[in-house]
Amino acid sequence: NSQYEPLSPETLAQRLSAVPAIAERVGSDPAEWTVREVGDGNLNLVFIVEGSRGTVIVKQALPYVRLVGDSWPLPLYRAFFENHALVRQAQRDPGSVPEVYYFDNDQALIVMEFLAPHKILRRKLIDGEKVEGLGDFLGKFCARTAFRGSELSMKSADKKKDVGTFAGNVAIPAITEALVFTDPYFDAEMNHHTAALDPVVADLRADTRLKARVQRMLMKFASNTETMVHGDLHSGSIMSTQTESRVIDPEFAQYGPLGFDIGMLVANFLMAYLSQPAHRTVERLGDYQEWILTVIDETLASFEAEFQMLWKIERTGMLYPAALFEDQGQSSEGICLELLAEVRRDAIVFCGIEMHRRTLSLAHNADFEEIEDEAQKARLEARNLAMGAKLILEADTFGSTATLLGIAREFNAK
Ligand code: SR1
Ligand code: MG
Repeated sequence: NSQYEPLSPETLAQRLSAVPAIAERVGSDPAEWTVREVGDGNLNLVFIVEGSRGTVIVKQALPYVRLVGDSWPLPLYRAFFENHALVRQAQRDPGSVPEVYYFDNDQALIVMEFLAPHKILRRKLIDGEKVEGLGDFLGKFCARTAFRGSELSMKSADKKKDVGTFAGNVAIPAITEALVFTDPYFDAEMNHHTAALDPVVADLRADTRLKARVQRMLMKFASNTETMVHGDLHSGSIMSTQTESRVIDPEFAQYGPLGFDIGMLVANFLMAYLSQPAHRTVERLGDYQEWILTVIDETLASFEAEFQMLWKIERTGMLYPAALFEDQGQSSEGICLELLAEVRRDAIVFCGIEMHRRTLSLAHNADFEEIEDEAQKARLEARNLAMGAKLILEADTFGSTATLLGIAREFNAK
């Protein structure tokens, strides 16, 4: 049966009961399965299938953008890339992503591990819940996938072949190229923003230096195939319990710049931080906001420490061969630090851009969207926009995380 058809809770059991990978995990009698559609993301159908033996997640791509409807068609092939990305992430950072049990290319469908009692991290951040080891996990995930997906580690021929495979994914990067890098900076059709932000938005859109800086980063995003990036690493792409986390949803994976994922991630923590005054009582606000800043600190520290460790023991690719630098008497550690400083600069600019697009472009985030008081929402979003602009324009000055966190505190107090 190769004819694609979107599933429904009613048709899923009948259509998938013959798939051994599901029957093994859920139970062989589909009449006993309970199926719920729980997708609340922007693109796909997501089902929880529960049976006597266990539970799995079934994720199926729709031929259009769910958030917008069938006026915006989107190729089903994104499931192919998501499956490939999950396989590579599992190799590059074992245990960091859900296990894939089954993939059906024709049905654009992936059956994977059901994570319980995990919750979407964005929800936890809005609800004021802490997660142990979060920064350490995320920093390592970013460092391992960045390093091991690049020619610092991979054989050049393998990496180039993989870049070729992912180059087939055109429609999904095009979403990021438009929604993240371009639309926020002009009056694009699908944009929306809080009305009281009009003057701030006008200033931002009049800033040629800022827009040129963003376009330079778009060039890097579109043209630098340094490593395989997750491509959409925000707090909605992470699921956590109180002590454990996993990264999900890599359908935006592509080969891109080393600093892209870590920059997007930090942006989402900064937005969680800046939106907190709307979600916490005064008694808990300071403590929880400082915890979020600690997570940013730990994420960046663990990213850089892990990257340096891999540089020392896993530099098996064509880049920066040890022999080359030993001959010249140069310190290889110093060279790694120089590369990391460049990655951090890029990450800070990507971070500022992500902060902008989540308040100006099509896809906003719940951190701000759930704020009912319009005046408070506008005030907090204005801080977010101003901080984003500073990061884009002054990325060179954020070589130390303490400086970055200090600036976040300053904007939070404005
Ligand atoms: C039309 S898709 C909008 C957004 O949803 C995804 O999660 C990505 O962040 C994308 O930019
Ligand atoms: Mg997603």
